[in-house]
Amino acid sequence: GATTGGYALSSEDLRRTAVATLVRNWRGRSTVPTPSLYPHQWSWDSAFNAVGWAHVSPRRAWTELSALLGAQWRDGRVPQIVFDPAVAEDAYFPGPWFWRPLPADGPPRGVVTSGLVQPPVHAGAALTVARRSPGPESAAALRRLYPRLVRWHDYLWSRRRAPEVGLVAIVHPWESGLDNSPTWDAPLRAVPARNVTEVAGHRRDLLHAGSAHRPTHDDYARYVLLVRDYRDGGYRDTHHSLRFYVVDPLMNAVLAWSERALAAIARIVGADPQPHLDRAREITQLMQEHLWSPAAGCFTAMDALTGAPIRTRTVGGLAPLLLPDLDAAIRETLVATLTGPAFGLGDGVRGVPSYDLTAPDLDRQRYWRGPTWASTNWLVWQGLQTAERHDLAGRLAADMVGLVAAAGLREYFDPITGAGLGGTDFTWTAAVLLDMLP
Ligand code: 9YW
Repeated sequence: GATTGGYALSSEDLRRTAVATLVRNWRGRSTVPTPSLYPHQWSWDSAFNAVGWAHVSPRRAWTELSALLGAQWRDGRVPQIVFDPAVAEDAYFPGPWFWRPLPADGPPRGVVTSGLVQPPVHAGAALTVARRSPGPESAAALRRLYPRLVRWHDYLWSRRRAPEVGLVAIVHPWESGLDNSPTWDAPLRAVPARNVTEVAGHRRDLLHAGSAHRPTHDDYARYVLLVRDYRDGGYRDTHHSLRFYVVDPLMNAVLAWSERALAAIARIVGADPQPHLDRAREITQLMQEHLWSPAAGCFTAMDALTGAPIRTRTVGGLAPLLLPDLDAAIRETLVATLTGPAFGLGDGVRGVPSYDLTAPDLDRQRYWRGPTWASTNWLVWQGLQTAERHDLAGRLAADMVGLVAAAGLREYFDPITGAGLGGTDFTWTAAVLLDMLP
């Protein structure tokens, strides 16, 4: 096979390792992100995992997506975590006990889930799986999944839109997928860090990853308080009672991207694509109106409780590259930001870091405060293809392959040294790699 940019492992070796990891982490209906740290099913992980499975076993790709959407709440939300009843309650914190009671319009009987959501990458992933493995099995799966995906997007659009802005808001940093991104620092200042010692005592993540590479105890105390509030309010989306309510570019860009995917799926299953295209266009326009920051050179978030813009440059602010109807000048600026000093694509930086390399509070090893992640790199890679920057897309794919060849299938990577960090044998890293390998 082809060699991978001077590293010892060939593409064939890498493919074999990635497949073995998917197989090892498969639990019969879905794939755990990594057995030690995250022994349940995670929402957006499953979407990326499905793209990887499309290269190995399309049946498993569809099973994984169906299992996730099988846990969809009656109100339409697709939960962040679906708990495996065979795993001990305290194997992960916050485990099933923490999320109860679940409301009457919650998950199907007997299913326990988190009450939060994650970025809606599922429709985009479903279309990608169908494209990687076309045929009657995929067409049948799309027919089954389409109505659930529609209800998922309708939940976000009807229950989660911030007044005035009209874009989807998140009620918790975990909903962003980028848990401890510096973007949440300002809005989190309004949330007290209570019971820090008690929360620290519950954490399980530090048994498996270094504390310098994970969110702080104060972060966790705030995460827990926010979930408690939301849970005790019956998981109702009345923003007046929320202490955290933020409009984030990744969430909205991914929704618009997935609406376009739903339009394509609608054509395949004989439904009307137009409402999806209209919504996608509306999201793009609202994002350009409210979240575009010429000074930052990318999209930025907004505190929807105060209306204050949050001017951090993160990988999430580059996600709108996924949108084909983006204003041409904005797209060019995004590419310039991606290849400039803040993210350094093509300039010796490894992959697209999660956070601005020029920011004074950059922390290259701490989770979403600097490291390169496979999932968000896959989204930017898709975006570069949409922007028809195949040169840069190829560069980014080579970076991802090089990172894994040198450091293994880690959860995230130091964008400067390429050191592997966090969990090992990580499923979405393997999945994304299978899709990006030449
Ligand atoms: C947690 C599973 C999840 C990802 C998130 C990532 C991390 C930690 O791991 O969350 O305890 O939920 O931030 O994006 O889905 O891989």
